[in-house]
Formats: sequence, structure tokens, C-alpha cells
Amino acid sequence: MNENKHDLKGVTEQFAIYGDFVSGAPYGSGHINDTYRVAINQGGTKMHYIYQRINHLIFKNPPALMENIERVTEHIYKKLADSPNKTRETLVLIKTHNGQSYCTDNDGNYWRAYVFIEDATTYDVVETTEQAFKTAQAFGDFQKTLVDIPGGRLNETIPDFHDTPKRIEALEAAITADTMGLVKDVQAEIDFVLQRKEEAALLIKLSADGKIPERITHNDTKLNNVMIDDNSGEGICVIDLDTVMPGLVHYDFGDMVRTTTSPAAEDEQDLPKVRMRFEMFEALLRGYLDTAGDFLNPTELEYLPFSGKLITLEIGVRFLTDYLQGDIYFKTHRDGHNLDRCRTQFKLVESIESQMDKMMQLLNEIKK
Ligand code: ADP
Ligand code: GN1
Ligand code: MG
Repeated sequence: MNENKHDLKGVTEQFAIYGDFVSGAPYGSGHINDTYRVAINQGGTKMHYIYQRINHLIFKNPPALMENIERVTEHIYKKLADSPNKTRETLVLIKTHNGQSYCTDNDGNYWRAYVFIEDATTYDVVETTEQAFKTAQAFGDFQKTLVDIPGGRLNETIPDFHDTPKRIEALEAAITADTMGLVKDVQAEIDFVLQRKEEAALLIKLSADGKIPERITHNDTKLNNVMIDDNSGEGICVIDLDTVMPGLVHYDFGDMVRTTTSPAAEDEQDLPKVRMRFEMFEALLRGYLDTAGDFLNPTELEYLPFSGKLITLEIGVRFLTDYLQGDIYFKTHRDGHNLDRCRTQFKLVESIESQMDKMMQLLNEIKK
């Protein structure tokens, strides 16, 4: 059975997957790629795989992206040398019959396939401080593992991905163009951004001044990009590797604060529900420092709390830009969806701002 818009059976035939295609259905809640969980009958046993169509309008060079993912997953796999559960602790790519890590279909789409990690779950909204701690530990460990990846600089799959000033410039261009005539409805949101324009350049400046180093970062550290083991509660595997590339550690810590401290969803319409819960921030900070603490320099450490505010602002800016441009980038599921997402981000920015002193105090206490 295949009720999808893509020919998943045809894709299956290109990969070195033994057995018969049974079914496939959309999976997860990503905004960019198309993800499917596929069932294959292997000699009477139903096995699952994850298939993903890479959005090549956004990731303009899928072969270069897949080269990164091959390098990253192979490096992690090697470092897991003695672990009995290696295929649950890193994504494992399935090769095609030609030995490639991706294939293309007749419509020019690029596809990859992964071993499905069973008995683990991803969460869209954090439930416990334990989850926040384990998530941050997993992303910190991911950065640490990649510190010595051989083979030179990784490819930049989307240039300037976390360059917040450039993201604001893109918003300003969308405001000037006002193609959909929506600018008049979002003046409050525009003002919110412009008031914070100067500080939005802080990390890029520190990086240009050599105060914070380039590292290999994940760059999309949403809570739902870590698989949490159903039995142990450990963050067993970091997934969604399209944006793994050179970056600042703050991009990762900041997006964890954005996605793992509020009790509300990214697109919550009831804004009073949106807030940064300090206990979740504390769990994130402790979890992250547990695995990444020993390689960070003092300036990197000092700007961790600020990064939560910055990345939340940046993603809000991107949602607002997309709203003004007529929803051309992120998948949307209702009218005004991107504007709802933007408002949620800005509400969270305010909540983070109001707790910044306390966040810094906690950091200083932990550092001692
Ligand atoms: P997107 O870019 O669409 O967010 P992800 O790679 O994060 O794509 O995959 C979407 C969801 O599919 C994840 O949140 C996770 O629940 C699930 N998923 C992805 N890869 C695997 C895997 N190898 N095993 C099990 N589930 C997976
Ligand atoms: C997108 O693909 P997904 O849903 O994991 C986006 C991220 C945003 C996120 C907001 C390539 O991530 O940068 O932070 O949506 N990915 C890309 O939820 O733009
Ligand atoms: Mg994802």
C-alpha cells in the first residue's frame, strides 16, 4: 500500500534493502524535508526504515550534504567502538545498489534511507527536566565527538545559516517588497525585531574578533532531533543531520533553549502559555556542560545564556520573513501559521530577557 505522493516502492528498489515493500507513511513534524516510515517484509519479519526526500530547493547541493552526513555518521560510529548498541547510537545510512548514500527518482528528487531506531521516541514539547538534561548532554556529546573529525572542513549546506544580522536584512528586504501586502498587520513584530537589531550582531562580531572559535555544530538542535530511549530515558541518538557544518556552539545551545524550555508548542496560539521555565534552562545548562564543558573557552561559556535569546529571536525573524513572503520556505498547515510561530518565539524572547540576570547568576555559580 502506498498512498503517498512519492513512489516509495520505487525508492526502495534503489537501496540495498532485502525484502518486499509493504507500506510507507509520512512521519515526524519537520518543516523542510519529507520523512516517511517504511515497512519492509523481510522473510516474514516486518522491518522499518526511515526514508527522507531532501528538499533540494533549500539544500541546493544534496551530494555535498550527503558527503557531510556520511563523514559525520562514520566518525561517530568509529568512536562508538565498544558499544553493543552502535546502530541505535548513530544514524546508519543504507547504501544504494551502486554503493551511494543517496539516490534520485524520476522527478529529480534526492532520497536517503536510514535504519529505523526502535524503542526510542522524539518529543515536540519537553515533559521533564530529566529530558532537558539528557537532550543537552546528547548534543554536547555530539559536538565533542566531532571535534576531531578527519578530512578537512565540512561543507556548508546552507551558507550563513545562523548569521542573525543577515536574517534581519532578509526580513528588511521582505518588508520593503511587501509582496503580499501584509506589512501593515505586523508592525508590532517588526518593531520588536528592530529594537534588538544591535545586540543581534553580538555573536557574529565576537566570532569575527576571534573570541569564539568555529566548531562543528548541529545547527538544528530542536528537542525532537534527539531520540530518547524508551527504557533508559537516555538521549541515545542525535538525528536530523542536514545542517551539521561549521558553526558556533551558541547556535546549538540557543536552539535548545528555544525548543526545550517552554511548556507550549512552537506554534502555540495561546501566548500566555509560552514562557521559559528556569528549571528547564538549568537542566539544559547542566546537561550541556556535563559533556561539552571541558572544551569551551571562557567567552563561549559567558554567552550561553544570551544564545537562547538570540536564536529564539532569529528563528522568529525567519518565521516572520516567511509569513511576509507568502509561506515559501517552512511547511505551513493553517493560515497565519508562520505568524503564530513568530509570535510564540517573540513571547519566549521576552520571557528569556526577563530572566537573563538569574541565568547569568546560575552560570557563574556552576562555573565556580
Ligand atoms: P525533519 O527534518 O523532517 O525534522 P528528521 O530527520 O528530524 O527530519 O526526522 C523526522 C522524525 O522522524 C524525527 O523527529 C524522528 O521522530 C523520526 N526519525 C528520524 N530518523 C529516525 C530513525 N533513524 N529512527 C527512528 N525514527 C527516526
Ligand atoms: C526547520 O527541518 P526542521 O523542521 O528540523 C529549519 C530550522 C528551524 C526549524 C524551526 C533547514 O527545521 O532551521 O529552526 O525548522 N531547518 C532549515 O522549527 O531551515
Ligand atoms: Mg527533525
